[in-house]
Amino acid sequence: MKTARPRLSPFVALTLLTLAGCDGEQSAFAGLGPVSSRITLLTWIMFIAAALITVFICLLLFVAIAGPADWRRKLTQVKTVVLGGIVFPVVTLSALLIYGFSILRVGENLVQAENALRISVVGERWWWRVSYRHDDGHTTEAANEIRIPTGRPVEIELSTADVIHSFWLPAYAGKVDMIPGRINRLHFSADKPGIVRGQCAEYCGGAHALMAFYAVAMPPDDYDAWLAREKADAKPARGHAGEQLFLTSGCGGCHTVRGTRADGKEGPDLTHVGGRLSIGAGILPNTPESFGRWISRHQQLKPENLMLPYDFFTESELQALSAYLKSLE
Ligand code: HEC
Ligand SMILES: [Cu+2]
Repeated sequence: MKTARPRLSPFVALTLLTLAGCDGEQSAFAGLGPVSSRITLLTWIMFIAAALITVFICLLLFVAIAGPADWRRKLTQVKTVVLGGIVFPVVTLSALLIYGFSILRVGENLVQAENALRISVVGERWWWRVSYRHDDGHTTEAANEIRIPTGRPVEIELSTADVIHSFWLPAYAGKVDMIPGRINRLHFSADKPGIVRGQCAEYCGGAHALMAFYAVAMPPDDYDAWLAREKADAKPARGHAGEQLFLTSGCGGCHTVRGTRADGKEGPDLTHVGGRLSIGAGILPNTPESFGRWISRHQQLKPENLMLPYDFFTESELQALSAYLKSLE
């Protein structure tokens, strides 16, 4: 006897695949902080309410077409139309609007606290310039990664150096646009340590999809230790061949490595680039091989990005440069 093989219909398979995308490091359903948990709750409330209302409307439609005559008559009464067509939508939508406003306030209430951490992020084509503000007013510049302590409110000051970008870190908060000539503020906090991914969410040109970043939430003590390391200059490389190449190939015209004479501002700060999780704004893992690939083929990896092409290095020069950059931890 033949047993029926369980088959996954294409529809079910597609649904499962789509849902799988809701889990994990870049998910608006992850709810890893108070702001995103409230947004997730609002999403469910709206989804379930909309589903119920849709079913109800379909039933009414059915009754209107094929129901008993006296039901149909009731449906056409002025009272029904006023209650169902005007009062009900006005009440429901107003309630949702007020609830939505209360959610917007969750983040703002968070940072009323004095101890909020302040970070500024500038959107660039196609990467993120990040600066951490210290208590003494000094700042430390970094790029393409955000580190935050758990349990502490964070205020991110968002601006842009060129076109409109949008800063979106779905595990913690909703997206906020980065608009020329304006500073927008985003507030959230992280409940527990972890690594999540963020993405530019407003089309900003060809490589927009390749403008991502990682956010790392760390226990407060680890965060303080990390920030102290980040603030420090790069370790002296003592004549490392890679450092020489870096300094003589013009890299320092666009990149800063604090503690060396490289002080360019055009591109990401590389003082501690070796310690980041990714390079190229979230597109390559941080390994020596990736540095080699980025330097020699970045125009293929991220077409039209603003770094000059460097396709003339020999294999050993690339290795030296990569080893040097990876050592900048
Ligand atoms: C004309 C300016 C310019 C020069 C010169 C330049 N870069 Fe860049 N570099 C950039 C820009 C802009 C980016 C960001 C590109 C992006 O992600 O869109 C970048 C990105 C990088 C990154 C990735 C940084 C990160 O945070 O992930 C590395 C590594 C890098 N450059 C290394 C070098 C090296 C090595 C040299 C010299 C051989 C060099 N760059 C020369 C502008 C420059
Ligand atoms: Cu973008």
